[in-house]
Amino acid sequence: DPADFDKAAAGRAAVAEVQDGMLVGLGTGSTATQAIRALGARVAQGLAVRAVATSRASEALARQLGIVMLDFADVPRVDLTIDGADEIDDRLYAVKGAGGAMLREKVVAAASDRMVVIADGSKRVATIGAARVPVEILPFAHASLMAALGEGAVLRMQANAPYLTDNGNWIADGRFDLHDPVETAAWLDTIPGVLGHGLFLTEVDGAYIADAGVVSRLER
Ligand code: DER
Repeated sequence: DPADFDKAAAGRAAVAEVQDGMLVGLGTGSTATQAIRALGARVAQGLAVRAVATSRASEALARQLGIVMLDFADVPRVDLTIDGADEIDDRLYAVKGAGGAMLREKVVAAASDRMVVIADGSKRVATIGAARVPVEILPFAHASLMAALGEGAVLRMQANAPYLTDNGNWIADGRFDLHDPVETAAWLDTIPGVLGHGLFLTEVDGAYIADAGVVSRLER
């Protein structure tokens, strides 16, 4: 993937913020993977940190790289979380969830003193809205929720069965008019059976966006 170079550059830029003694939140996806690899390299050189992961996949990779992992269920606060995004705009509004981890990602981000997004240039948009918004739904309520989410919503499938999140739920990839993303997020949060969604409107404190090797830093 030609964007890998930029993903790695963005990952390194965010990992440069990590200091000895920190408790770090590890995101999910191909860009977050680059950050986990960069953190693993610094740990191999003696950086003393502990981490929590936003997915089983990220946890397994981090452990494999020698990063000391804690169970997030036992962790009240995280110092810095580093995670990717599907879209991010200059308001630091982000759409996340293409990797299916947005529920745990939002929970960890909300428990973090600081959360930074890392991305290659293709994720940077003028305003969020083109990408589908992943919505984590309770399988028990599948039919009624698909109706509530509107005709643009599509049940995410994997190997001819509904995609299963790490939480054992399903995902509806929604298509919503995001002229007022705050209103859309508030609406989604009121629907019983909607357990999470990919609109991150308050969680992102900063972003490192690498485009053709040049890393831009955005701050809220
Ligand atoms: O699923 C997620 O939330 C990921 O962070 C996603 O938004 C970005 O994944 P990528 O880095 O592989 O594009």
